[in-house]
Amino acid sequence: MAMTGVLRPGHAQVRVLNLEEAVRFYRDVLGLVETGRDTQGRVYFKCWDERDHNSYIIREADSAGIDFFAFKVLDRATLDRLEADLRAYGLATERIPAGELLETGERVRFELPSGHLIELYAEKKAIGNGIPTVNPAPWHGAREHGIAPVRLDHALLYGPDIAQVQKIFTEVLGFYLVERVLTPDGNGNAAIWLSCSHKVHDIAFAEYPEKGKLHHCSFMMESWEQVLRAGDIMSMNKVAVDIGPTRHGVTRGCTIYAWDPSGNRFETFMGGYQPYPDFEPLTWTFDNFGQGLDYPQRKLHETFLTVVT
Ligand code: M3P
Ligand code: FE
Repeated sequence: MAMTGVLRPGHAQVRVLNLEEAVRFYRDVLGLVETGRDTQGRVYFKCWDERDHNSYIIREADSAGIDFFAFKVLDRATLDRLEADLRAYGLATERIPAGELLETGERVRFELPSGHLIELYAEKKAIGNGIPTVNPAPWHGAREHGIAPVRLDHALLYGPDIAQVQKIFTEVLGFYLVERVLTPDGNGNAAIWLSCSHKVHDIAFAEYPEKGKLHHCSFMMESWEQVLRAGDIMSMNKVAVDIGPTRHGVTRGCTIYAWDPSGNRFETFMGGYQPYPDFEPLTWTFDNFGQGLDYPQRKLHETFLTVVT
């Protein structure tokens, strides 16, 4: 099999200020499918075309932001091997027992130098996407409810020491660098886009003094038309929109950035090209950061650099 190791983004757990307001937003405006609630009061969602039980979990807290971001790995042997590799590299790891998150197997958790908690897991209950696996229709009713992205695509996280973060993802977890924005002096990276797959990014980081910050979780739309429809639905529901609809120069992705009712930014995203691990990374100089963010407007929106949760 060509794709082994870390397969894909699996779940994000995000803090919200008012749980029921957030449930209404994520279920009825973003159009995620609610799949469960646990004894801690957390609410679980998945995108309509995802087959595993959950990909986005919210919990009520006094501050918005991200608790952890997780990747699904091929199997249990891969999980054991990656945990050993992380430890050999010098990182502490922790095992979270199976079932601590609904329908999710044992997780290996570690903290990045950027202050983010990353998890790996091999098992999550497959509940399907509502379409049979024999003679499937291309979509069903859930695709029409709200914005209705097809899957959790990636996250952009802000924190210190992304040079070390890049080493961990590329030297231990098998990711490769797809794009980067240089610092103003050109000697380091201000932001990096990393892939474990054929996608333009599965996770990205930007250098930031404060640890553990969330810039956005991103949800994959099927077409540019669906991104525009997402913009219509945002406006119909008076959602606070940050940037877009537009196209990033970085990744060539078509995008809207907007905020949930607690101030967590999210992205509805589609497109990009299809890199393989032999891809020569693309580099943007800092003076072209604006094109990287918003290619048509060539504008480095102030909020991109300063508003995080
Ligand atoms: C993305 C994304 C830049 C931002 C690019 C963002 C260069 O590619 O997916 O959010 O500022
Ligand atoms: Fe993004």
